[in-house]
Amino acid sequence: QQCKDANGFDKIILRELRGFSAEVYLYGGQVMSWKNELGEELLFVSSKANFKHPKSIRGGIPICFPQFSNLGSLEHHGFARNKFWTLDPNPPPPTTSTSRAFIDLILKNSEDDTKSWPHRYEFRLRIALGPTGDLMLTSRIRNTNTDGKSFTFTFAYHTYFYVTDVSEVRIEGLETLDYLDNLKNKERFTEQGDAITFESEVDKVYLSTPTKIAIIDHERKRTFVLRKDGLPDAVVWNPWDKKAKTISDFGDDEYKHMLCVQAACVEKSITLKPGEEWKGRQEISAVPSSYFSGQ
Ligand code: TA6
Repeated sequence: QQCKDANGFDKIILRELRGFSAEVYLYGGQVMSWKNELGEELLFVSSKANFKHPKSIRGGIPICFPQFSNLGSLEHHGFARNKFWTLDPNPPPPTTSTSRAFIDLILKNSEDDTKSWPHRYEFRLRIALGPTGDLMLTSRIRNTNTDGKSFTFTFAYHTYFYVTDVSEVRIEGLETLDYLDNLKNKERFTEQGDAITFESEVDKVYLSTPTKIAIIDHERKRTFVLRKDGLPDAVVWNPWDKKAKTISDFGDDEYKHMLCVQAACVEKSITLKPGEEWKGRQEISAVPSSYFSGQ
């Protein structure tokens, strides 16, 4: 179902039989809503989010491409989140029967980005809702350069999970790993101790992580399970109170209700020769904590 939001942005609503749903904007190719069968929102979107081209929208799942953060000369997190994507009217059929509710969005090089990133590419983003409400994002990026040139990029699914109270949230699957700390000049450290909990600002890139990460919201008795493929790293971000006040499109107290955990490829960039394709996938599910039998 395709319709317009209150700001005139085109969005597509995906629904699966048991009542899970997702809303995807053509602007940014961004998932903006993911609801369970009770109609509860599982993603965070700021009440101060800007819905104005060319600004990015604070919340949901922005796509960071072709640059994560400020790792290169492009704008922060690259340009894909600030572009209007198109809906493929005839997408290739899914390879499994588990993803009947799906769409493919396409982004291709345009005149205005050739100055800063002089490459031809085709980015196909498949967004699918599985039979138990799992939200699956699969990116296929192809180098379509005709001048023989390779290109290099970094990438993230900048997922804003909605949590009841971040100080009661625990992440499992990242303990003992090495990470780059964005709050300490991207220096490399090793995570100590047990599961990861939150009591201050965090901005870390965990390196070469397991493919499964659990985000446990104790208050809500809900566990988000993030599975990933082709994306070795995982970024964890919460601005906490002081930084929150410096972000104009973010409410002062909203940090309590969000946690970004992102399947990403940050430390080692990806290089594609002409004709080559890269695939990176993130799948998230939300289950009652009592059903989650752990790591
Ligand atoms: O993913 C973490 C991060 O790179 C942080 O450093 C923080 O700035 C955040 O993303 C938000 O970036 P944005 O450009 O959306 O304000």
